[in-house]
Amino acid sequence: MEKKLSKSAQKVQDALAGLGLSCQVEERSASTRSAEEAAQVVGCDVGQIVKSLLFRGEVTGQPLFVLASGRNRVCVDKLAALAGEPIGKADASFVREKTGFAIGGVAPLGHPEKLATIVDEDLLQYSELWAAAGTPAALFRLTPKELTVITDGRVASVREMT
Ligand code: 5CA
Repeated sequence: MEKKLSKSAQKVQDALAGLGLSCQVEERSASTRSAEEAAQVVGCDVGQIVKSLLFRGEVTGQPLFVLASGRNRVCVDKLAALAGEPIGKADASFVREKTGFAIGGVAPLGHPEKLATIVDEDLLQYSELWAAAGTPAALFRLTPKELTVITDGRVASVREMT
């Protein structure tokens, strides 16, 4: 029998089902808090891990949700150009308020309200991705197409060039 999901993970599972997706949330015994840990736990490339990152418009205070490849650091200047205002990182309480999840388990869906979303173009090269599902040990597998559809995200280059 399947083990019962924790409340936050079940919220993500319900949101997936509500959108008609058959993705299954998996709760692991090991930590998937960081992209590196998540990649080890599921046995995929770190680039296939979807990092769900919240930023904030420095003028409007509006949230900007960015789904980035686990391999990349996000360039806030690129986000500013896309958003039309300076963009800064959100703090932990803003993340909780706008996504409904705590850092380390922020899922790409299941938020209290719709978030303006940008999807890192580097995620589109993979046939499958893994995203956090509400807790620092919960994940689900999905395709890049599913990710852009469920988030209504705008695909763009967000990678910091190092
Ligand atoms: N479960 C994993 C893999 S899917 C996960 O959630 N990774 S993540 O990258 O999407 O979320 C962790 C991210 O939260 C970190 O990359 C970091 O950018 C961000 N973060 C960590 N601490 C803080 C903080 N205090 N304030 C704002 N953001 C933070």
